[in-house]
Amino acid sequence: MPIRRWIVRLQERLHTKHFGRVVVFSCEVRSTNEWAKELAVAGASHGTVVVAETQKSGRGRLAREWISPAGGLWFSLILRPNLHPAEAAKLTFVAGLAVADVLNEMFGLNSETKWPNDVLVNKRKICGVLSEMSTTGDTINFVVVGVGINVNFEVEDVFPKELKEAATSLESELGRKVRLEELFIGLLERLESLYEFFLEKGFSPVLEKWKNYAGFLGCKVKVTSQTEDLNGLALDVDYDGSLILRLENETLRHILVGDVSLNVQ
Ligand code: BT5
Repeated sequence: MPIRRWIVRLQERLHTKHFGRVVVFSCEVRSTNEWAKELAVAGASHGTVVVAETQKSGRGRLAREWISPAGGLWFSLILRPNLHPAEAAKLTFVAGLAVADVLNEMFGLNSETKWPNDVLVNKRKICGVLSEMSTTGDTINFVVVGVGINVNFEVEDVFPKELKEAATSLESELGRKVRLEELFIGLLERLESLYEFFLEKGFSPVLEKWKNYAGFLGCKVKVTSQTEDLNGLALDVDYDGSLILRLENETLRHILVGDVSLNVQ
């Protein structure tokens, strides 16, 4: 179904205060995060959502490519939280938790969260989150939370060889297509309620819920950053969002959320 048809219906059915009250959409964009940042600079309101059918230059962290064919849910949410910038980095966990909750509740999946920004199903990546922020000193101007979920396409048909093993989609898992509109409504409603929960109660209870889905905890992992590779046991995630790793020489390392990747061994 063309995007404009389901977007109109989505707004009529959405039970949110802010999230998705303004929706900007297009058939094809370079990246919804890039577009959302432009709109945020131009004054777009808190809760504005930018969504596209396909992205020509979808991005992951460190400008990695995010493959975004038709049939996926590619969107970015503009937020204007009254938080310290260090707290806003935790919104990536809020988004990952919302996705895992909704995939499990709506489709009976066993999705997992993987530090810091992935959601997996059957150990394969189904969703990635990219949060970006604009600040002036200690004041946040806006945060853009970009979420990509592989939905109505078969991994086998669209992904390059190296991703076929590492990624999955709802269609590949369920053997059928799902209604993007239903998924998007469920997700925006859960995102808003978890965002409010985070603002009200702080990060600890959000992190506890996120950790309930964290299948990598207790596993041997390899953490790769631009400067080094570390092998160890993923012990825990701390309240600042950092990964606590027990290295092979038994020392503990706190790895800050940043441009690092984690591979479960
Ligand atoms: C991420 O980065 O996982 C964040 C992805 C965020 C995408 C959304 S879509 C809407 C919004 N607009 C954007 O331009 N971006 C956001 P990272 O952890 O760096 O993972 C990137 C890696 O995931 C790539 O290097 C590939 O290995 C893999 N990958 C690329 N496309 C994928 C896909 N569709 N599904 C699963 N894995 C993918």
